[in-house]
Amino acid sequence: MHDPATGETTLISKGYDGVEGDDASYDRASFVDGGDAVVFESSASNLVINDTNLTHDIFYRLLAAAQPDNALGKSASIGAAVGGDVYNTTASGQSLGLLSRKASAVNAYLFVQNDGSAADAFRVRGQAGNAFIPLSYFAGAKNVTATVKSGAYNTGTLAAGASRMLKSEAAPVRSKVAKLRKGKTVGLRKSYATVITGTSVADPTKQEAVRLGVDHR
Ligand SMILES: [Ca+2]
Ligand SMILES: [Ca+2]
Repeated sequence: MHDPATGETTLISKGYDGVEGDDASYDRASFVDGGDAVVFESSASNLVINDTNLTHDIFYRLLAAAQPDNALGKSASIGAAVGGDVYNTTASGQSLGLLSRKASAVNAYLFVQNDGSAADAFRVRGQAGNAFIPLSYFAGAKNVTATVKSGAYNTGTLAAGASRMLKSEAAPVRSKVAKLRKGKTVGLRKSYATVITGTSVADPTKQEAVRLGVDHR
């Protein structure tokens, strides 16, 4: 299938494990379901499980399936982040905790990955902390806290598999979370947490959520 909008040509007759069909597929393929799927005929026996009838079959392949994938890490490496390839809107199994001592600023890195099958963009929404522990979001050097807080932040178009990284900085307010006791600075126990969602622009019913928690002491 050739997409003139992206210039990409993709193989439709792929098996359930992603490998090429082991026999011929024919040129009578048709778009169906408003272009969301293709039906085609193939003699391949590895496109679905248990295709043992030794003859050609008609196959239906869904083309576009949107899927945001949020992940959070303590470093700018997506491989070290939690929540990758985990999909839910409760942030279950997708939680990262940061510890700040004596008003030190701490960072988390949010990755919004396109785990869908077509190019897509994603809106990102997260809270901006409280009076004790304000949270800021950065796209590169640009402070995007206001648009993330309103839910309007847009990653821009990401190819399937590509991701956008945002840095989230928690900077506890020294005058509120630390006090002098016998000449020494002592941190006060405060905590804050927010759920950060990613929503597919192509299919806004597809959402993903991670949880960022910050503890101060
Ligand atoms: Ca995820
Ligand atoms: Ca992923």
